[in-house]
Amino acid sequence: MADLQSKMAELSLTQPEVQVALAVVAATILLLVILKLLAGKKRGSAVLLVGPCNGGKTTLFYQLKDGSTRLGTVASMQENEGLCQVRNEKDRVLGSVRVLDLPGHPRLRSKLEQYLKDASAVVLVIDSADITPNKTEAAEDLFEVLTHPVVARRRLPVLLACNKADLETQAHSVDFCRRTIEKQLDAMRKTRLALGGDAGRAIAALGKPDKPLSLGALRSPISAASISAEKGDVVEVMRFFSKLV
Ligand SMILES: Nc1nc2c(ncn2[C@@H]2O[C@H](COP(=O)(O)OP(=O)(O)OP(=O)(O)O)[C@@H](O)[C@H]2O)c(=O)[nH]1
Ligand SMILES: [Mg+2]
Repeated sequence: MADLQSKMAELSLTQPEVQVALAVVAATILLLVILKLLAGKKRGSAVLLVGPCNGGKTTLFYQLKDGSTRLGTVASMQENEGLCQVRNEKDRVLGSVRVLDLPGHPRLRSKLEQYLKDASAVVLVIDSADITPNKTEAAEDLFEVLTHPVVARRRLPVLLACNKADLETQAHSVDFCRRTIEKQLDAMRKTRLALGGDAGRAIAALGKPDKPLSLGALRSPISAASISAEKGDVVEVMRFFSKLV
């Protein structure tokens, strides 16, 4: 016992060997913390365009890719992939982002889960003139996105792009579209929680279940904007992209 006490006394904090050992331990802990933070913040490489059929994803895709308008785009059967040059308001190129346009048809959407693993952001494209009949599908897509474990962990930004704003009298306001989807997502969360079976999904990312769901208070920052893919009014999408480059 006396032997141990004398050994302990020898290991004083002022001894150089002890100081070096402590410095190594502190540096290792710091490195691990930094690596963990970086892993949490790591973003994937593609911006996904998702949303119900006919919302205007493919029209937006071509508008972003090369400024072209392909009128009467047919329902997509497969993904489109391309690079979009990101420009600021003064038309200066800030960089580029990879954009993936996914088909809206539910039977072709099965790959969404896979694509979300490598996403940097998500644009949910909805037809603001036809939001009411499409609200269930739009909310389902948003549910899949927000409760995806990778999206929840990385807090990927989501833009709710209320498209077809050029249909002035028919198009609903951004606020109306946002509230409609928020309410639908809230109802969907209640049903899914009651049914169970959502193992593996990050339901907690939708907020506390005993409180009404608020899109403004979720882990992933959600913004909403009015756009017209067909008329080339995609400034808000560019602004959203500029935060990713
Ligand atoms: N008025 C108006 N029509 C648009 C706009 N954007 C797209 N459309 C039209 O909406 C229809 C559907 O557009 P798409 O781009 O094919 O829609 P999508 O979301 O890719 O549809 P899926 O591939 O089936 O999921 C086409 O007839 C487009 O011309 C817009 O900003 N304004
Ligand atoms: Mg399409």
